[in-house]
Amino acid sequence: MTVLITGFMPFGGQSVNPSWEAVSALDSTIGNHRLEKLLLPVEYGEAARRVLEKARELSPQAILCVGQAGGRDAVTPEVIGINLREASIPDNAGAAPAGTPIVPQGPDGIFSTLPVREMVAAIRAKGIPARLSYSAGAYVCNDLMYTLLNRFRGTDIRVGFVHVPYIPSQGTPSLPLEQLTQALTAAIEAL
Ligand code: PCA
Repeated sequence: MTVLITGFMPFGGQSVNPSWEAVSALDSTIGNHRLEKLLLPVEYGEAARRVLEKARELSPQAILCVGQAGGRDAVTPEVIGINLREASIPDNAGAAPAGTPIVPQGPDGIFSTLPVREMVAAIRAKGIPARLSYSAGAYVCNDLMYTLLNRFRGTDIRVGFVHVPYIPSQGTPSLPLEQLTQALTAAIEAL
């Protein structure tokens, strides 16, 4: 199957984003899956718009988005996206929404349609720390996850999000880039 996998540009004063570092290092074929990689801006609305545009072109069977979660010490598949924009810092286009919905009248929350528990088990089986996360926050990552889940609700296109920790050059806690890439490989094998 074709898997569209995305990572983000740096934000918040960082010079790298481990999500894109790890995604760009992935093999373009994993098991039976052909990967298509896409780098996204850290901008409310725009990140999702670019994924939807790419999805129209590729018709992927699954979309796996990856983002940085500084402060986490494990790779964390997200269980749910919520219908909320609440920026702790402005995004890379200067937007700082405060308590607005992503989709007016949309459901409050939408569960990931990727096999998150199997993904955690597959990552742990490689000796890499992983656990479920029950909040993707209310910044651009959640915006992307929720928008895609809402758009593909009721279709065969499966959507999910994985947050990764810092890599060592960014501070602690961190995991080596190689482990992030191995973790994403394991997650894709579990799809
Ligand atoms: N992490 C941010 C947005 C981009 C990224 O890599 C987040 O968790 O919302």
